[in-house]
Amino acid sequence: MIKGFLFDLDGVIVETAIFHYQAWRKMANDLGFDISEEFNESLKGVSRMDSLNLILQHGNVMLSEEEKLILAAKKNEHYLTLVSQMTSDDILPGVKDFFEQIKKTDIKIALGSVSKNAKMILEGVGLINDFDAIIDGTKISNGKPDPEVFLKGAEELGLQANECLVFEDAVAGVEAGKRAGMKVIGIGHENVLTQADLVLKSFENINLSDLLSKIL
Ligand code: G16
Ligand code: MG
Repeated sequence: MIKGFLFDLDGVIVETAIFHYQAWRKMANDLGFDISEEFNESLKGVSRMDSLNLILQHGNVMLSEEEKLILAAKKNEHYLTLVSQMTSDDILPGVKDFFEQIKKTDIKIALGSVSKNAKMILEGVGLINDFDAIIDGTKISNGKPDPEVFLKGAEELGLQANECLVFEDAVAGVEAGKRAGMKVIGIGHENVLTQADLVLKSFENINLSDLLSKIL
């Protein structure tokens, strides 16, 4: 029986991927190369330093660890100026209504994000009090596709892995949920999120009891 929902943040609750892309792209451009939107797909759900390493590899740029830390901090500063303007209007369509349906049940809600900025973003869009547990990049040592973020989420909710359902938009995140031994609902495209148990285009017009009957 499903007793807890674990939500990814970026691409599931709010669309911050575009801001990550803008900030990483500016950094790449300053280094003399470009990154495409398609390449950006491979960065979704991947931690800040892992993303930076993938981008530098993509542009054939070799840097010292110290230089990398400086670039990552600069990218984050730029990213924060972009996300600091977010409000409740930036919550993805259908999410608020879906949360209201969950609140009428005993199902608990946790966040499972590798972002170190997750709490700030949830506060900004006014959702922070809706979560029973928040696991973010400050609480984990391994980014997705490692299952740590979701296993910690289950633990903080006091639940077993098989009592949790994960909502994820990234290939790495779906893999993390499956490796945690959980059912995973992909938010996005079926041909991309092939490992998910079920894929929804978004939360728009999603009925909670219908969804649970499909996933059991
Ligand atoms: C998110 C994004 C990733 C980002 C990562 C780290 O993960 O999808 O693109 O690199 O967080 O974010 P930050 O630099 O803010 O710590 P998730 O798990 O919320 O999808
Ligand atoms: Mg995501």
